[in-house]
Amino acid sequence: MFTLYLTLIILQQVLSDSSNLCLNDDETLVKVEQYLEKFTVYKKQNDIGSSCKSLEFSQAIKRFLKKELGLEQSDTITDELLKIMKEDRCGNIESGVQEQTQFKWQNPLDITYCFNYKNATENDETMYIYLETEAIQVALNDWSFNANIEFRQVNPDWVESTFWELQQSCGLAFRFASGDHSWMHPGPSKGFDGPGGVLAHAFFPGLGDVHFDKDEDWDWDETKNKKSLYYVALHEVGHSLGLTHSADPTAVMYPTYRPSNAKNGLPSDDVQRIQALYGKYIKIK
Ligand SMILES: [Ca+2]
Ligand SMILES: [Zn+2]
Ligand SMILES: [Zn+2]
Repeated sequence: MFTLYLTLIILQQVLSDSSNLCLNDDETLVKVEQYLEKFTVYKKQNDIGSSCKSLEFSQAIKRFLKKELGLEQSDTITDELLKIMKEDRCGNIESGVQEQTQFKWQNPLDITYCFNYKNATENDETMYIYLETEAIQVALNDWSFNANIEFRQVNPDWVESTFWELQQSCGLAFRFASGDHSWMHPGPSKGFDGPGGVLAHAFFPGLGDVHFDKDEDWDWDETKNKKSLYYVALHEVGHSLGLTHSADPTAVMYPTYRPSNAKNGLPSDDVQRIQALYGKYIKIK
């Protein structure tokens, strides 16, 4: 807790009034602004003189720290924020919207999913088949054991189908993509960023697709220098089911990559939120 109140010495706030945020470290200001632009609804504003950012910037930081990261509210840049900015994370941005009925599957006892092995190159195809079928299916089960939902695997014709035909035949399409892959998106999209940084992103119900960054070194679960496909799938499927990010740092739906959050199954924050959408597990065999 103590460190929450520390600001880095280099970031000493040199000037602060009620409107603008000014630091004596331009480079950090630029980095934070780029991060906010990438992961929140914040749009770059005109700078106020040198080393100062607008009121919108400090308001965006305030909202981001509290609502998205669950940190102490502050309208300045804290070392906690700088630390979290270095963590790998999900590419979905702070939406500002809560779960609503339209962000939910209308047929939750028959949500379909499919894998696209064709994304894998010949050499690593076997690895992807293993990873996808094992890790992703366990992640799907973790959600379906905790709420009144069921998944069913389908096998669409990936080669012949158009984007929208695929959407008709498969709810959650799991795919690997490298860099720009806008052809997998119905509208404008941000591509992936090579190793590290953004690991994956997902669409809300209606589309439901999950894209993993193919440039990461994946393994079933967290190992040295490898990313846990299971954990990332668990997080992304949360979005596919209608959940936004959680500010609870122990939740699977926390925006940054924290595989230890799922070491004892789905944490209570996520269970409560998924049950609020779909109800408790009441399937009858
Ligand atoms: Ca990446
Ligand atoms: Zn996410
Ligand atoms: Zn994508």
